[in-house]
Amino acid sequence: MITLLDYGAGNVRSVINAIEKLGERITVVTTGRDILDAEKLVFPRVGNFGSMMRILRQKQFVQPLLGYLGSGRPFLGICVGMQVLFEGSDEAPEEKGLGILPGWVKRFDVDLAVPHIGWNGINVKQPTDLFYGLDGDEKFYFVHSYHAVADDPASVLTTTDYGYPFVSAVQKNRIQGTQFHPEKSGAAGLTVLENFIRKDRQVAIPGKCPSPTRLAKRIIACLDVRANDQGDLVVTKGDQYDVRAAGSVRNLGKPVELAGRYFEEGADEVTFLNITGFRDFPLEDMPMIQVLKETSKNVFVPLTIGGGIRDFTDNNGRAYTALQVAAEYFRSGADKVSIGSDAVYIVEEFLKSGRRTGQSAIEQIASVYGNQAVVISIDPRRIYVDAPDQTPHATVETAIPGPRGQRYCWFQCTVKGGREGREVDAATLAQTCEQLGAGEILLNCIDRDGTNLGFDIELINAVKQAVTIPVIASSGAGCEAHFAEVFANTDVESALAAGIFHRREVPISAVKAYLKGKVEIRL
Ligand code: 1PR
Repeated sequence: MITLLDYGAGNVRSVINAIEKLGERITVVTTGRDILDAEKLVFPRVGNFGSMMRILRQKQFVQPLLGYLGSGRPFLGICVGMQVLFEGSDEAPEEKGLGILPGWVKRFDVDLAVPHIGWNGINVKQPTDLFYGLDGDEKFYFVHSYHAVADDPASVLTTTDYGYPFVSAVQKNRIQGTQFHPEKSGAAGLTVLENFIRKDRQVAIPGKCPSPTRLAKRIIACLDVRANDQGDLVVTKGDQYDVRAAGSVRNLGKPVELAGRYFEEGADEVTFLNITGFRDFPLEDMPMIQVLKETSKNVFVPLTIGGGIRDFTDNNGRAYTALQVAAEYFRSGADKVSIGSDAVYIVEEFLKSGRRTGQSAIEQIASVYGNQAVVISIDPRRIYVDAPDQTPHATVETAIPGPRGQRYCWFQCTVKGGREGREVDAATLAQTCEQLGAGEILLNCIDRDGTNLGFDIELINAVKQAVTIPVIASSGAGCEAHFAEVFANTDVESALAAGIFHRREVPISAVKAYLKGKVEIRL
């Protein structure tokens, strides 16, 4: 029996699903006594170090936790659940950590995108049972802006490189912790969890220890989901956002089945976009929540969900905040939520007033779930002009002239699934959302969507250069070479496709086979 320490805020559904998948029973802590009575305790936690410590104190869990950790029984901390073992964190210097391990948690100080998001390797420093059965060159899923700096080298189980080596797992007697998420790390991650659960594993150092480790470029499968005319929830796909063919919504498959297939084929992440979310309120659209719950039972890579994340008042006058909508998605198995239309309205307000309110969906969700949980989905289209002085927006000189031979364009943000253009350009939107606390940009492109012509490199460079957070290139992938092209010509951390995967024109494994040796990927 595994005891899970959860207090409501984070996404623990995937940890529960992974442990249950391994055939183990699980019970969730409700009182301090449950912690003290546990046989094996798992503490998964994403988000803010300070809010975690405050809740642990309010619930009077700190003393029981210290008691448990002193008892010599097995403990596995995941992400911030590992960081809590240290003395404190720069994220909330006023809050003391548990101080089981000497050291402090610091923010990444690197010339690279922060948060560190994606699949990276580990370099195992000491014998352990946690990696039993692994070769040592597997990659695991990380998502964090802070990392532990251990004062005692004996507590360092693994290091990982991101600009410099940082502590990616710790071990002290039967206390273990990973900065990465085993529950989101595919087969390798499930092996780690199984090793923790079984505890009859041989103690060893895996044969391969890559040094330095390398962050992989991510290949993401995207599923645009909506109800078709018969009322069934289907994966659909647009051509430049038009999802109808001969008057009917295209039906490319069932969401849960397709997501499962992409996991098996090696997708590094799966994204669901509820594309009619701007008009249908997702908490009334329970099938989407159900899709997420079902998917997360069998898909052990990160899941992002977008569509309809905004404040809403239903027909009975009951008001919901975007944070409540997001919370429901996190509880159902999402790791990140993506905000589309609402991000444009938030940025418009911010640019008008020049003031942060703390009330926007971006700020609220980021403050509770962490920046890494907030993705901004941008739906831009090109607006051509003859010369930069014809528009107040920042233009680029383009190698793809407009219909009348125009050599300049700006990238206009749209809302409501591309139906309405707004007076904000994509780079400004991305930059402002980063300031407000977004952790990643999902950069679509209406001009390229469904065309198979390749990614819009000019758009991607314009946005990537405006931000320091990771950017996902999206729209237009038609063959394996387009992925190599986007990674060679831009600095994006990941690339997303939909149509070619749904229609089985190019399997994910073929994309990875093509990229092998050209860019770092997870195989
Ligand atoms: O505005 O917060 O409710 O979010 C709605 C979400 O739904 C947004 O993320 C928006 O991008 C998405 N969306 C709305 N309408 C459509 C549509 O297609 N009619 N889908 C839509 C956007 C774009 C991509 C697509 C890539 C790759 N889909 O995600 O998957 O372009 O396609 P490809 O590889 O086939 O070229 P809100």
